[in-house]
Amino acid sequence: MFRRRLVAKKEEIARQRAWDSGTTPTAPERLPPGQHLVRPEQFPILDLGVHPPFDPTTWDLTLDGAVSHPLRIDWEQFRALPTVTQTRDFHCVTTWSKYDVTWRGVPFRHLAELAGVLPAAQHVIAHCGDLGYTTNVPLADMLRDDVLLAYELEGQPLSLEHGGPVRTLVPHLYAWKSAKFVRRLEFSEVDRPGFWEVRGYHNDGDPWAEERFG
Ligand SMILES: Nc1nc2c(c(=O)[nH]1)N[C@H]1C(S)=C(S)[C@@H](COP(=O)(O)O)O[C@H]1N2
Ligand SMILES: [Mo]
Repeated sequence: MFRRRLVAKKEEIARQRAWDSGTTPTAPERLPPGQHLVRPEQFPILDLGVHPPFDPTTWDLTLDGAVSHPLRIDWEQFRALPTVTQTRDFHCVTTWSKYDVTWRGVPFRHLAELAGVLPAAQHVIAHCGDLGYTTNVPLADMLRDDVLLAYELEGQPLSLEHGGPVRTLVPHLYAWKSAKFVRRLEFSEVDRPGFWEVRGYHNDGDPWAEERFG
């Protein structure tokens, strides 16, 4: 029941095209099929309505599972890791897209190297601070250059609304795969469909293939 209501709500949002700017993109090949651009000043917030408070003295990030060196990194240690800044388009399965979002964060690959990923690892399950939200992404996708543990958005600390203090950014997949309030990255030998994946969303979520529903 819960599941059907949630999916129905998202489908309703998609139908209403709540964030459709009516803009015809100048370069349509940049916009995945079935997507609409938000106005440049808009950045919709989509989550379960819970934004866990951030306390830098207790926050930590765990990397565990199929790794040789499980890690627990506190805020100070996390902030000392190398970062990159990059600008990417952001595509939500409810059909809104936003061009040119600038993020700064730690490349996921750097963290994976620190943890020593074992050959058996095939999937990464992100565990989040809000109501046990999880999402699953193949390890190969997570190891792409532009997958980040993002903590700045447009040059500002990532707000709680957008998943602060740290979220994953997996820009080549629908945005539900970019885990807000992330606290744990589990390297898994087996796939484990996450919050939306078990509620009807596609397991892979490639916007170019319109992998919306499973
Ligand atoms: N922890 C967590 N991450 C989440 C979600 C959520 O509910 N909880 N929602 C997902 C969905 S459906 C979308 S579209 C994006 C939205 O990110 P935004 O609110 O920064 O636009 O976050 C994704 N990551
Ligand atoms: Mo979404």
